[in-house]
Amino acid sequence: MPDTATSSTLVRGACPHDCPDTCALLTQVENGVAIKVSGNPAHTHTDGVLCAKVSKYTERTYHPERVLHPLRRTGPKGSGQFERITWDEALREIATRLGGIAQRNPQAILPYSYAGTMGLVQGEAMAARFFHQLGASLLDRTICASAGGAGLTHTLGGKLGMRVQFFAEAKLILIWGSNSIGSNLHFWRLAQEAKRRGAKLVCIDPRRSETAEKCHVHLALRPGTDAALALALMHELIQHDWLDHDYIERHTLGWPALRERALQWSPERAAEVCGLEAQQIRDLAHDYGQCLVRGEPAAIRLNYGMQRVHGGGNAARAVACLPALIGAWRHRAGGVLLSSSGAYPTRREALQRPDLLGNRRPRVLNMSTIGDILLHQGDASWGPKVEALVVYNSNPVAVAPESGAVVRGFAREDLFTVVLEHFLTDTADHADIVLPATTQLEHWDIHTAYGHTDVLLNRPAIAPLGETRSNTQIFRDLARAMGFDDPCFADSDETLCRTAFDGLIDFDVLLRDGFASLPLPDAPFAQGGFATPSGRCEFFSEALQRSWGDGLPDHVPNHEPAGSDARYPLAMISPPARNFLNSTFVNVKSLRDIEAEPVLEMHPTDAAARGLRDGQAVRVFNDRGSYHCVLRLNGRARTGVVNGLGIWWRKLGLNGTNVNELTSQKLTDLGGGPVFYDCLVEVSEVSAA
Ligand SMILES: Nc1nc2c(c(=O)[nH]1)N[C@H]1C(S)=C(S)[C@@H](COP(=O)(O)OP(=O)(O)OC[C@H]3O[C@@H](n4cnc5c(=O)[nH]c(N)nc54)[C@H](O)[C@@H]3O)O[C@H]1N2
Ligand SMILES: Nc1nc2c(c(=O)[nH]1)N[C@H]1C(S)=C(S)[C@@H](COP(=O)(O)OP(=O)(O)OC[C@H]3O[C@@H](n4cnc5c(=O)[nH]c(N)nc54)[C@H](O)[C@@H]3O)O[C@H]1N2
Ligand SMILES: [Mo]
Repeated sequence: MPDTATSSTLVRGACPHDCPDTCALLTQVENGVAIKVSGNPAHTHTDGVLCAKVSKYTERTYHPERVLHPLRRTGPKGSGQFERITWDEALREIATRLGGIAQRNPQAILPYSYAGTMGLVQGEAMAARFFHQLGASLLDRTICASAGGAGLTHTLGGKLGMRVQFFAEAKLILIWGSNSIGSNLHFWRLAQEAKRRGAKLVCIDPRRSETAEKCHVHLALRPGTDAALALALMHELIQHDWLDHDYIERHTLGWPALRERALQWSPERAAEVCGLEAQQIRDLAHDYGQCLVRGEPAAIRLNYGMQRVHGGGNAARAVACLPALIGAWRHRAGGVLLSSSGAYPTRREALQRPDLLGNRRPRVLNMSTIGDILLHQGDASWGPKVEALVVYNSNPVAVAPESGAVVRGFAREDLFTVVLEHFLTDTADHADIVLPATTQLEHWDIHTAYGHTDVLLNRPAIAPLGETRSNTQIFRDLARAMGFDDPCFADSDETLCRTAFDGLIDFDVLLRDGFASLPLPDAPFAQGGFATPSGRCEFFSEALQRSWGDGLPDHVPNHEPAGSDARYPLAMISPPARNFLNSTFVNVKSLRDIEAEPVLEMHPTDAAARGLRDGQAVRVFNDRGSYHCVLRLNGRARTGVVNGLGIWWRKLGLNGTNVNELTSQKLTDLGGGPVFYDCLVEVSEVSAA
């Protein structure tokens, strides 16, 4: 509604956060100030609704602690002591340091980034061009989704699956490793609609999450046992012949072998591994099988929570096999959805320009082991020691596993660290130079999603605050300071937005509406057509047989299985706290006030065995470290499993650590992912340290 006294506009944008929902935003701007951010009602998936976090977006953008000008370190690393410097000084100093290192060996320079913004432009466009031109080490961006992604790709052919809107028509929905109310709110609304139309909802999660308590059935299995459950479900489908033989025959590969494997997994055997009752498994198989018998659609919303364990890739693969067995893919409301990101025909190479590497082939370093990487002295086979690190869109000191090692690495006095940030995070505190970055309200970007299949355009709503610059502008400036003269370093943000889907999506529609849908079939695999090498749903994968030594999905036990170490009898998972987004928003007071303090949830029986009380400060520990938090006996934890909600800033915690003090740098079976939820601990009173 235009205001006559002031100038008031609504600017169309996109939520930049790492969340399946990627909402369309409307920012109300008055006299150049963003007053309020709301969901765009014209965008079907957003439907005018935002989560609590992003409703606070202006509080975050205008936060008094925003970094508004470049900073140079004056105290010890990690102290957070800085002096203000000019952009010229900052750029000159960075160009000199990086230039010097690059002359000896550019692979001693490492970029480190993840999904602080999911935008294709402020994410990996100009930054990727810069590091490609430099010939820096490449980063394998594994910290979230690579195990599940690999599992899905080896089974269905990519990060592909059901179209989210059709969940509303399903008759059975398995919400598997997902706290949808907390992390995928707009999907939850579709599940609610299905429930109103008579669907049964089943949640498979070790934690009695906000979502689990609202489903009809909750299977609180032990962390890292999902493949055993999936194989036992197959066992029951086979025993009762709840199988779509025609679909299996025509559209799958390796059924006789998978059948034989599944027949080894009786519900009793799986129940033992999963910590469930065999009858619970039989009942679930019955519900799933009955969908075939009645010709009703059965849908699975898989999320990344279940793949942060040693066997995460195999587990995602085992679950992804289920829909083909009952021919669920025949229905548009049947199948599985883990991620839809593979549906986008993004012009990634045009954005990121890997050709700028020429014939150089830099090494690839796995971001999930950043602690070990920074502590490596370098050798002939591994390559040079990392001498410079440039961090953007990420807070590794808080989010990467085994913080003890990560902090020791970041504390190296001989490491030159540049951090592009909005705030002085735990990571920025370790920087030599901090560069102030714009937020989503201040820059252009274009977005894909992993929980729906629309493209969204984000226009800047306000001018950059203080001396902040967008990531793209910073890398353009650094390119100039380094003397890179390829014309691609002059591309504007709007040009980059146009490049992302050039010739594929009408940019004028994006400019007009703020979003556009991909033209996709309703039911992706109704007639087969999987994107695998065989074109079938690959129960058996030739590629995995070669690389992993087993072409069939199997239960791969945790690196740290329950009961394997008497000193650490509790399995710990660390799923997100609802009002934080990874470590983002922890410094936004209104949201931190809701979460109140770092929490560990425990079952009353486990607490009684240790003489621990609700509300007490406890020490959670293992050989890797020790983390203080507040104990909650709130009915959400199962026996033998504790839930350490993530991801607090270390410096805002009780003893200067967070839950990643305890997690390990071991990796998943497939995809080289981290194993945050495969972690044994013990808990005691704080005073018992
Ligand atoms: N509010 C909020 N939303 C978020 C995030 C956030 O931090 N906060 N994170 C975002 C990100 S980065 C991502 S990747 C996505 C997905 O983010 P995820 O981290 O997958 O988020 P959740 O949906 O909470 O799923 C985790 C669920 O898996 C359960 N879980 C843990 N271990 C196991 C297991 O072994 N098996 C099974 N079956 N379940 C297990 C946890 O108890 C939890 O309820 O969500 C995004 N959305
Ligand atoms: N124990 C445990 N650890 C986990 C997880 C868990 O479940 N348990 N989850 C893991 C998962 S799924 C993920 S995805 C990772 C997430 O790890 P990260 O991607 O590092 O996520 P955040 O902690 O949200 O940090 C993002 C940072 O980017 C900054 N940022 C945002 N936008 C911009 C921008 O435009 N420019 C610049 N320069 N900076 C920007 C934000 O201020 C923020 O500090 O954490 C992982 N760590
Ligand atoms: Mo993630």
